[in-house]
Amino acid sequence: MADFVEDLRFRGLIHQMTDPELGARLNRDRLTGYSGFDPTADSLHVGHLLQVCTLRRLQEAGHRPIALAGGGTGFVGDPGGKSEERSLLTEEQLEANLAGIHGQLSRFVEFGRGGGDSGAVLVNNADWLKPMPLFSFLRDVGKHFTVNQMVAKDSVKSRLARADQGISYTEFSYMLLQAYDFQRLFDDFGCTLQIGGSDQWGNITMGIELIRKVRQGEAFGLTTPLVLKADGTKFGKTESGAVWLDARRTSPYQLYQFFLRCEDAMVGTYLRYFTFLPHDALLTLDQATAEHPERREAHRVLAREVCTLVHGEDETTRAEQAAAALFGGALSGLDEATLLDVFAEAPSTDRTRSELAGGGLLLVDLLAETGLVGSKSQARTAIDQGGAYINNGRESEVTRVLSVDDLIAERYLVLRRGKKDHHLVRFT
Ligand code: 545
Repeated sequence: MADFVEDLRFRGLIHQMTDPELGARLNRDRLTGYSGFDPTADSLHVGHLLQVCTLRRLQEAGHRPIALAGGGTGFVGDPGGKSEERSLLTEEQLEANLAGIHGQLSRFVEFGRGGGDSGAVLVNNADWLKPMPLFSFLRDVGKHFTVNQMVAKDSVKSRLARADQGISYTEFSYMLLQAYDFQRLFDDFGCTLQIGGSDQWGNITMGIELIRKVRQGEAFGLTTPLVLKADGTKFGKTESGAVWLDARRTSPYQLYQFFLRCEDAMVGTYLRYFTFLPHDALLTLDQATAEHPERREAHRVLAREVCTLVHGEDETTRAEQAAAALFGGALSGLDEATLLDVFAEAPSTDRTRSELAGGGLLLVDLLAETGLVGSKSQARTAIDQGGAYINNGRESEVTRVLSVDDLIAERYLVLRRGKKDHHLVRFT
């Protein structure tokens, strides 16, 4: 446990701490610390991964992590970071989202299972926020804060500054709910630490203050930096939207590729944030990136580690195999969804299946018609010179006829010209 804070520092995980004393406490005592996740969607995305990993680090260092699902707070909506009032989620949406997030959180930390003192706990703040009487809230929570200090918080200030937007009384109350959560976890679990992204600082400090006022207790807060790209913009968005941790929204292959393709300038940072590799391994990978960026060794390790953390070893191996398909690896084992993922960016053509019957479709014709080569005679030359491939297998026969036996997943053919010009042909 002794070097835990040093590890957090080395990894660049500490944005702010409420008290410098926290460092010593983390290295010396066994603490219980929590982080909250509002069910605003039915899945976490890579933007939330840092918090989940930090909870896991706490656990690995011998502390007890609590993952809080915000079934109650999600009902209200955190104004933090939002320039406009949120629309309220319906009870059904919330339930569905909660189920998704609950399942995901439970995969990143080890619950009970004889995990002894550091066995993780999963709680839902709907359990205490929903039944709370209004008068208890006003007398036991609201009374301890002034509106003056509440309007000074960034989350509120930014909205007050915009006369056209404003902030509802509902969202204004959000910080008090989060403050009360911290007090509840302090009471019920002896929880004295809350972690969150830097946007959570205001909410976290409210909880610490409440614990001090009503329990004369001491509690701490630690925020992590926002995860950014090299140009300072938000991390985790692609042209096709957020990168989710749910395999149904972002396939393991897509997650793998997202990290495999991250910027050279950031790979070291992400390795520190999202993997549990020891420091010497991280430094070695930094050096590999500096000396041989073209080998992308650090990127491959990052992609493998994150994909394994999120989806497990088997899916990661499959993602690696799929990635290898782009560089000539076997295609036969890929299922339809993965095949489509892998060649999502390759040009494609639709043809009819009947063309494959009776020896009607010549490879030279298809190569020319897909535009992989400029003409049939160029197609012949490509085949002669060993530069034409069917499903990554080199074809040397100029008279080659295509048949249903060539299809992958019963519908697809991947033609390739040279090293990396692919074309996906779909037979329907
Ligand atoms: C609620 C009750 C508590 C403590 C915390 C909360 C939630 C907190 C919040 N957090 C964010 C969040 O995003 C949605 C996730 C699920 C789809 O809004 N008020 O819930 C993010 N959080 C992780 C990081 C964050 C934060 O889950 O803290 O900074 C993102 O990096 O925005 O008692």
